[in-house]
Amino acid sequence: MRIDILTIFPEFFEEVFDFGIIRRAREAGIVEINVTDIREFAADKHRKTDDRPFGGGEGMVMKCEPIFLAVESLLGTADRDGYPQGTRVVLLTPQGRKLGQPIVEELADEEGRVLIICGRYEGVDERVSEALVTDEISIGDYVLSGGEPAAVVLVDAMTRLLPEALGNESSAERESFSDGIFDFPNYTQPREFRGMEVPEVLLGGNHAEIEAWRREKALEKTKRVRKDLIQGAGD
Ligand code: 6GU
Repeated sequence: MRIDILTIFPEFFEEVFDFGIIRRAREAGIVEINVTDIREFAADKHRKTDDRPFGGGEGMVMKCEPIFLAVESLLGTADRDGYPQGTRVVLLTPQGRKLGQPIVEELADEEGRVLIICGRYEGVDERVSEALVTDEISIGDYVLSGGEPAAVVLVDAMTRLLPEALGNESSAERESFSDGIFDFPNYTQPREFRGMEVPEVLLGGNHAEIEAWRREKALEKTKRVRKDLIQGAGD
C-alpha cells in the first residue's frame, strides 16, 4: 500500500520509519511511505500555513489552501468524491473517531492508498474536513500538540497488518486485540533472575497445559486492567 503523510514538520519523520517491521516492509515494497511538506504548497512569499481564526480567539488555524494544493498534487483532485478507488484521506485531530484495531483494519489495505493530514492542535480550517477528508481520527482522549506522533502510531499499526509484513505470520493473529483481550505474559532466559522464577508450567512442555495457563493469565490481567474489553471476548 502507499501512505502519504502531509505535515508542516517533515523532519519529524526522518528516521522514525527506519526500524524493525516498518523498515523491513518498506524495503520489501509492501508499503511505500511518502512525506509531503505542506509548506511547499503555501502560495505567499512567507510560505504561511496558518493564520488567525475568523471570529477571534486564541491560537492559529491551519490554512486550507496549501492543504488543498498538496492533496490535489498527490491525488489529482481536491474533491473526496473524485478520489481514485481505494483512497482514504485521514485528518488526525482530537475531534475524530477514536482509533482502535477495527479502524486500523479498515485502513490497512495492500491495494489501497491512505493520505494522512497532520493537524496542529489549535485546529485546521473546516473546509479541509468538508471537501477533502474521508476519515477524522483521534488516537485517544488526551492532548497532543499535533497529529505527527499520531501519524507514526497509525502507520505502524496499519503496516504490521499488511500481508507479509510480519516475518512470523501467526503473530499478528495471536497478539493483543486481534481477539479482544491482552496478550499472555512471556518469559525467556534465564530461568531465575534475582530470585524471580519463570512459572513452572512453561518449563514442562505440556502444550495443552501451557495454552490453558496463557489463556487464564491473559484473561485475568484483562479483567483487572481493562474490564471493558471482556464483554463478549471469546470463551
Ligand atoms: Cl490525532 N491530534 C492531536 N492534536 N491530539 C490528539 C490526537 C490527534 N489524538 C489524541 N490527541
